[in-house]
Amino acid sequence: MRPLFSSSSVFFSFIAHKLLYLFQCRVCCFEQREEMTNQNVVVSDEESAIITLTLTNSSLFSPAVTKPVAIPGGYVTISRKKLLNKLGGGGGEGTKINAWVDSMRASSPTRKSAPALTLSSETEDQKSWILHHPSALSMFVEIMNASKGKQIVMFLDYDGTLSPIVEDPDRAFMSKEMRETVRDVAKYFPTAVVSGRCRDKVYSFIGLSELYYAGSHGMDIKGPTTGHKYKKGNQSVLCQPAREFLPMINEVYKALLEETKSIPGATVENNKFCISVHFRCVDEKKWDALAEQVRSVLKDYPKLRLTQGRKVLEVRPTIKWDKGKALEFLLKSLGYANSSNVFPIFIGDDRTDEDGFKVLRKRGQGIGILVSKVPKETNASYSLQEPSEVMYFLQRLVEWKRSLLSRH
Ligand SMILES: *[C@@H]1O[C@H](CO)[C@@H](O)[C@H](O)[C@H]1NC(C)=O
Ligand SMILES: *[C@@H]1O[C@H](CO)[C@@H](O)[C@H](O)[C@H]1NC(C)=O
Ligand SMILES: *[C@@H]1O[C@H](CO)[C@@H](O)[C@H](O)[C@H]1NC(C)=O
Ligand SMILES: *[C@@H]1O[C@H](CO)[C@@H](O)[C@H](O)[C@H]1NC(C)=O
Ligand SMILES: CC(=O)N[C@H]1CO[C@H](CO)[C@@H](O)[C@@H]1O
Ligand SMILES: [Mg+2]
Repeated sequence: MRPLFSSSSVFFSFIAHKLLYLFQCRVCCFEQREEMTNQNVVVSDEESAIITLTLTNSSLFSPAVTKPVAIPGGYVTISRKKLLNKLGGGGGEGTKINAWVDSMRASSPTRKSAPALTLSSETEDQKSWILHHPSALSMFVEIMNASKGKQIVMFLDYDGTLSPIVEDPDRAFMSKEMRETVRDVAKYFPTAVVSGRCRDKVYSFIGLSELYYAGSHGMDIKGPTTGHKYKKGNQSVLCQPAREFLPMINEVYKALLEETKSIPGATVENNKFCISVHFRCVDEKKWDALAEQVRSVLKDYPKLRLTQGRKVLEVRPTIKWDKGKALEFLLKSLGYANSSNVFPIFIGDDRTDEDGFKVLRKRGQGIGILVSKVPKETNASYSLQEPSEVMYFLQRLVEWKRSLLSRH
């Protein structure tokens, strides 16, 4: 079959480029290490059928290439789940918040304090993780084969997936090339961006009216305003399950702004149905104090809970709604509630994306792809290392679809 061969040569030229980049960048790029998070390596026995293939052709992706110059902090043993439980219970006590701050600290090591982990154990972790979460690029042909005869529906996270993670969340712009790529994807497949951010903010970054937008972790969903292919009548707001929380969220937003203004670098972002308190630009010595301030505001609001992201604490309504629910809602809106003819692809990089991955696992449909350079516990089946690989994957998807259409 033609596609296998031609696509793999494209793939390998991409890898060659990638390798150069890695060698040049690994040494100087501190930011990469900063994003390491404290995950344990998960070892599952699924997908063993495809592992042999991966091994054969993805040795280029293996740890020999990406082995770190300094060690990225190792893997902290505090489980996130425990941590979240602690944080979730209406604020918890100060000591519990401190545990979270400790874990955040441990996950963002500086060069001098980095512990000396042996290289081989790092390598083993990566190898084993890549085995269980192979690159969606190296498995492209197999993934497309699995989608045969089904409607692909694309779900994309924004920060860290379509755009790089940056210091200032207001400047998390996506590249022009990425925008063109997403536009192309939306020509062929229903496409939704599912983000923790406020829907309007995400829209202002992307600016494509042909997409579905699910902001505030899916609590605020709107359909495309142009492009008639997939829409069914009313394209205004589709779903806002937490509407009643709006006044409370605004109140807490103001309180957090007031409370945290004494801490340099702390930013509070109003995402409409949730609030983000960013630690990214705050001196590490002040993290405890900031977390304590957030806790003290939240203790008066038992209907709101705290969750943790990459250097961010998020305040959300306690309703049972997340990116996974948004995914189900959107599939239903598209007419695929109980259909076996749909192949959803969910790509994301953070904890909140796990809800999406989990729904796909439960449905036994489609695939989840985690964007990460380092092993992380995840329910995604595949991995991509960074936004540029996401773009490359999406471009191949578009090429694949075009070549399929041109044959008919
Ligand atoms: C393609 O998918 C079919 C089932 O959908 C499977 O039987 C077959 O082995 C797959 N082929 C490859 C090359 O993965
Ligand atoms: C679209 O939906 C909104 C809110 O659900 C409703 O107010 C409006 O009347 C609907 N418009 C049409 C044309 O159905
Ligand atoms: C989907 O299945 C559920 C339960 O199996 C059922 O309650 C629901 O009505 C079905 N929805 C559609 C649109 O067929
Ligand atoms: C993956 O799913 C299982 C089962 O739902 C869950 O226990 C586990 O915490 C999930 N892992 C992550 C990283 O969310
Ligand atoms: C299993 C598999 O796809 N093997 C391929 C790996 O890459 C080499 C070089 O491109 C191919 O010759 C193999 O067929
Ligand atoms: Mg993200």
